Amino acid sequence: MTEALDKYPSRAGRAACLEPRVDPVVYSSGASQLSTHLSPEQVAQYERDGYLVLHDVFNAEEVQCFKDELERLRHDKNILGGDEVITEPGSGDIRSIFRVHSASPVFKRLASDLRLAGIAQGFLEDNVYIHQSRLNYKPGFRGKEFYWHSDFETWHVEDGMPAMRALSMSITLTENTQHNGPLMLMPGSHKSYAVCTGETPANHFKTSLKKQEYCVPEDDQLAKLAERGCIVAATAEPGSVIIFDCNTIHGSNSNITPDPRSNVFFVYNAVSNRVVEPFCDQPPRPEYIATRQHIEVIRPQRTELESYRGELLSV
Ligand code: 6CS
Ligand code: FE
Repeated sequence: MTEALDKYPSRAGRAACLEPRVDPVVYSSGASQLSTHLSPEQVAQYERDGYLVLHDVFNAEEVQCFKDELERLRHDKNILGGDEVITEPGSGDIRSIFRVHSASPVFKRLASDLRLAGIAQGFLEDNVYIHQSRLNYKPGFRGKEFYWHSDFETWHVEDGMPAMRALSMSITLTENTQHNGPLMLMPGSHKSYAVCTGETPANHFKTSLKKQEYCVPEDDQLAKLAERGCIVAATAEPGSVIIFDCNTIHGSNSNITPDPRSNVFFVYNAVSNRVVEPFCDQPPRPEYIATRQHIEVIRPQRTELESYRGELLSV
């Protein structure tokens, strides 16, 4: 099998540096379906900044369904103890549950909700599938930070994602305030590729999902990117959607308030950008972190509260 072209080499003895992005941010042509979801100003803002916050996308009753499911999963004996469940460093508190688009009928349906998948198809101008999904609980008092990183650098090197034709959507399930560890982003950072030094450790995901210490941008790379575009905190009420490009540098602080900052994340990847072999000398990461075997093309559908309630009753 021919080696896939490595458009974004990183690690493997390379020096830390910033290189230009060679892929578009917004793939859509003028005729795309984006216009049914977003204004031209919002599309331009996403292209410029690498993220967009949409408020009041889901109503209080829908958010309540998602929160009920979040609680149910936290106590689901079929899931607890499995590899998909990541606990917080230093405590047994749940940090994340991966592959919820597969394990939960409610979140499976949410992933194909037209209000999300329709926008993903528009920005990526392709059919899409879920590369990765996760619930990040970020519990009160013990929810630890996610250090600054580019998701794409990891997904490219460790999962074999060829190009920057993917995006994340974080749906807020609780208040995301200035104080409880909101997602922080560096606007414009998506247009540079932060090459990381070092080698990919064996089984890196066993530690990186808990606390990512290796293969993260260095101080001077981060300082340069922050200086170019500042740092913003994506504060939002429950039911909002934070959309960010796969290469936008982001992170979040620890939560030392009593209030959890719980979000559900879906990573939409273009079907034409499906993962190949990793661009490092480690074996592919497991299916629950990076979809490889079970690629299911999403059919976006208009979904109402009753459908979510029905899924909740079915579990
Ligand atoms: O390695 C990954 O895929 C995960 N790591 C982080 C810190 N963000 C993206 C993703 O959840
Ligand atoms: Fe991330």
